Amino acid sequence: MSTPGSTKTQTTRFISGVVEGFYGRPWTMEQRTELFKREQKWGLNSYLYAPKDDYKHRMYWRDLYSPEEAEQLIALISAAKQHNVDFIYAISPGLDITFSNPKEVAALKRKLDQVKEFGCRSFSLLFDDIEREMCAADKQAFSSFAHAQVSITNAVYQHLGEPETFLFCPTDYCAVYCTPTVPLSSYLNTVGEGLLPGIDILWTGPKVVSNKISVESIEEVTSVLRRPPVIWDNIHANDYDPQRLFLGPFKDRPTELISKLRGVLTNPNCEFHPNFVAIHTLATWCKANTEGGQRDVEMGDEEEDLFYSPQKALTLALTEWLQEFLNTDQPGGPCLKARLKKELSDEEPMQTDMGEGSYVPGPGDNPLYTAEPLTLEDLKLLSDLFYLPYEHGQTAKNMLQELDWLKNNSVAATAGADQTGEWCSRAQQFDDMCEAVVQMFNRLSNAPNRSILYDLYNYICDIKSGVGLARSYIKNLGGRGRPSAQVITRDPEPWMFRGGLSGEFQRMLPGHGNRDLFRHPPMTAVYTIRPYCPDDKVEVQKIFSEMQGPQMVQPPLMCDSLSAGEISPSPQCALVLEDDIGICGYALALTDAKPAAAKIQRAVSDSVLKDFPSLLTVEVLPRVTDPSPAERMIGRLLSSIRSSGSRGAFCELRESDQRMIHFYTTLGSFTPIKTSGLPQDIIAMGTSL
Ligand code: GDL
Repeated sequence: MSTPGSTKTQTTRFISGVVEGFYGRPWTMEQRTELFKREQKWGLNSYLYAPKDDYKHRMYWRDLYSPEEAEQLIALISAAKQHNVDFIYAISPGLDITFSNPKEVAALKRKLDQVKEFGCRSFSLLFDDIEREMCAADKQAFSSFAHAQVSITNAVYQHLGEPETFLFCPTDYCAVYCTPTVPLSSYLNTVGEGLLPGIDILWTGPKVVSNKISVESIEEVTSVLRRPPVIWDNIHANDYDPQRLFLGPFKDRPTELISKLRGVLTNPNCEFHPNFVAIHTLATWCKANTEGGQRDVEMGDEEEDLFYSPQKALTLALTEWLQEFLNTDQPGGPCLKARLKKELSDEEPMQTDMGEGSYVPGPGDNPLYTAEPLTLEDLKLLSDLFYLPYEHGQTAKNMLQELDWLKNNSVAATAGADQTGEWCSRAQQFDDMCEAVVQMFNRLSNAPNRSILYDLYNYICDIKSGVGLARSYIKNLGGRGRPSAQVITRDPEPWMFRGGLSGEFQRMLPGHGNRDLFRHPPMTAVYTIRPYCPDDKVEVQKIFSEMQGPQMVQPPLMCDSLSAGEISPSPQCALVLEDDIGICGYALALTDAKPAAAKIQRAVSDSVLKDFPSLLTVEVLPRVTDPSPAERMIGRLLSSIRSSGSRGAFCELRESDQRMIHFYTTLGSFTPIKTSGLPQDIIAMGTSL
């Protein structure tokens, strides 16, 4: 019998494969059997059965399987065996088990005994995603939650005869869940010390969904757990967001980890078919052998892994996946192959495939609808659009970057002038990229394998719509939009305001949901807005000159004298913005703009000053990536100006200052003022109060 402290034999094989551990609809028995075939073909050896929403795995964990269910599980376990895959049966009793009640321990043993009778030899107890607070009875019996889990796990492990494979999932299964740190976590130390050495421990890495898993982080947790962990990898899991799917390669886990881990199991997308890439690339990664393997000599980048290239692994996976798409899964259905254009039509003559009595169009009739076959390029694009949780694929990055540039460099919002040549050519390239997405969608929708298509369908429809909206928006900016493509109409169709109620919530929160995550560093700064005081003058001047650059830009703006401290702002009309470093922005106003105009001898027409008597200026340093503090300063300033009795306020901007033009434009209330007497390259924007 093993005792805490002794180590597991070194001869055990590296556990590799899949954990069906996500929330939502579990896979079918057929899909699981298909999975075992693939695992065998690709050299993976394990499958952890842990579907969160299967009744008898978690919520009704005590209930034994019915004869019908038993028959299915027996068949599944034997299919795994046939394909040399270790079937690990997991149970999650943590929602409501009373650890100290012997009846509960007996119920758990009884359930696992039943599964053992089905032919299963490998087991797992999972305590993830449960309440950490123990019930009164358990508090009396155990000194901590960790002690309760250790006690029941060791008991069950021994009851089952110390199986070769027995996995335990802790409640603190990643570094962010450990308090105060991994090495100092009393929970993890108790688990590491107390669990018998033959029991392996699951770990998701630094986070639940870990961006990277470093060797150092694994060495750290290994020493606390007193054994190397088995990674439960959520990199491809998508159960937390119904709009996301992950078709990028297994990535950012150095192959040096292989010798430092007990195994890796990927918990992938809920949809079965799209996991081809996740599982195939994991298999490629597992084959990278840092000891005796071939270095990937083509890879020069020092940052890159010498034994595994995610890009190459992805191409390998997509090439094989393409074949699956082209195989029909519709026995007896219409022969779609015969309708595919080009290559395929040469191989299989139309007559044989269409069968007797099929419709053949006459000379003047409509030709039959035919589809281009799907290409590897299409699948690469698809994977780029649905890449990884912390990274878009290259094409997606390009599209976002181009859209951003086109938005920020459009002249239409300010001057009503034509777009520049560069803008038009970049708009055309953007349009071509959007068209490629539509074409990919069309070819995918015609792919003979309908099961794969149906798993992807909602996602590709969603991206096609999203891309379509961006495309119409750019067309409108370029003055080429059709009325039907108008992005903003008075009575928009529901697909113009996507995302339902959840979308509304996201749009109301700072960061507008997902996309900004990829464009800005996370916004953790705390900002304070306070009234300006004379002591702030030097700091404000500093910000002003920093934003101007080394030389004073000519001709000056009316507000320059305000920012430079040459004219004092009106009472209640000056604010500064502070973060933890210091003053990082300001907003100043003159309720009467005339002194500022006189200072630089700017002739402002009386009609403009009648509608917009006040002048304002706002500036923030580039480290303030969040636009909301500046928005709030403007809001406060405008309300002070309004209470002074003014009817309107304006600002002057340089045409080259796209950042500020964009800022005022997106505020919504400011619009360009048509006024003569402004030097070239300076525009005015105003708002009525
Ligand atoms: C989790 C859950 C898992 C879920 C995943 C992604 C573990 C150990 N548990 O925390 O069931 O699929 O997040 O949402 O990862």
